[in-house]
Amino acid sequence: MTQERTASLGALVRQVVDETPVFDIHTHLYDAAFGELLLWGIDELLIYHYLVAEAFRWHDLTEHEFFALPKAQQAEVVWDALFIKHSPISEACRGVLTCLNALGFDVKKRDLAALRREYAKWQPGEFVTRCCEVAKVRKIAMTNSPFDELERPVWERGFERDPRFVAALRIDPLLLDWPATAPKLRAWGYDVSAELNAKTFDGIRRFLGDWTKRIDSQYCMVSLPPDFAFPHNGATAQIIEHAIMPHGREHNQAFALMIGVNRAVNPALRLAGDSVGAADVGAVERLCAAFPENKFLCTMLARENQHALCVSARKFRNLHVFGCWWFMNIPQLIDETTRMRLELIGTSMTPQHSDCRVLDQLVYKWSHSRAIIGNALADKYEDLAATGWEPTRAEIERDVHDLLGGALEKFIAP
Ligand code: HDL
Ligand code: ZN
Repeated sequence: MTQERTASLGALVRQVVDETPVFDIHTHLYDAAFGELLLWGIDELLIYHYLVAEAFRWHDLTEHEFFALPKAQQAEVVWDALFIKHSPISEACRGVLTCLNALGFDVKKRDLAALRREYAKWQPGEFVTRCCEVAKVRKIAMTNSPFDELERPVWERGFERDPRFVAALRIDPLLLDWPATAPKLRAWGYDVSAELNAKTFDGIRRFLGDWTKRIDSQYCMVSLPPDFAFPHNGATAQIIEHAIMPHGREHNQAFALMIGVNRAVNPALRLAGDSVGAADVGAVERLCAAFPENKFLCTMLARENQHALCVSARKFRNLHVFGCWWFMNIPQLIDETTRMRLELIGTSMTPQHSDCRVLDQLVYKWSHSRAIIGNALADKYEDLAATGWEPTRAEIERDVHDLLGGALEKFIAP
């Protein structure tokens, strides 16, 4: 292939990746109908827990003193520590500036007050549209928990849905703390007990079925610690086997496993206090093998798990690997992991999700990842072209649509 043909192929691939609308398959964003639960704006960007954790490495407030401050002052502490006193080089810091710049706000002046005045001109609803347009995001999967005291009442009273926001049923308390969760289900009218027997499993399935219908859940999700084991006689594995699996087959709900989080290693940091541990990919393989009629989505938090997880996806067609989750979501690891996945399983995976907690973050999480995914894909298509198989624009557009949420939509479809 001639030099200029190669250059133009690379440019075409990067353009298609840059322009293809995304289905963002896991976020902590909310339909504007959830009011205060939808976080947006400069102060929320600055107190994102990734930045809070980083800022503690520079300032000398105690955790108690910091969290006692009003949000605006917390934001000022972070701004001073990570942007003014030190260059905002980390991925989370650079992300704030990418958002501001792409949304048309002036970062050169380093003027937080001026940024706040700019944001004050926006309303939540129109800002959702602005961020989705700039980030080119067509659909957003929320994280929806019936155990969230602020979220549950909104679902129970009902509201007009924004079609851009789809729901995903999040069930961590049910799987990770059954003794404390059983009384909640009982209070909500489900005939369950602390004892893991057939009656309890049936009650859990009714609960899952009711909420799946109520929110029109796209899939069911849990985050699990590094020591997650399957099979196992503990509550987590038993409820998965006897309730989640039959529920998934009955309601066409893929089961999304996010594995490797050590919760609250530093509890004083609150949401910022979680860490990472290497997990057992074998547990995922044994689940996929034991339940071939069920669909599994999986992302893992430890870098050292990524290769084995990708190999597992080659063994099990009912396993869809996705994302560079949390501590994996940095350019170096997104590049390494995406290239490895493309080379092991082609486009039958979803390289990224944003995990956004603040609406504006859609802009940076997707522009940063698109650049990396675009470069990796451009190299792979150039390798392809070197064999004489020259990809067409239509084929590239089809493949990129698949990678940016299309393959997942096909995977979870009935
Ligand atoms: O459990 C999860 O879904 C994680 O994404 C946590 O919410 C974590 O706090 C986070 O925001 N990671 O990006
Ligand atoms: Zn998340």
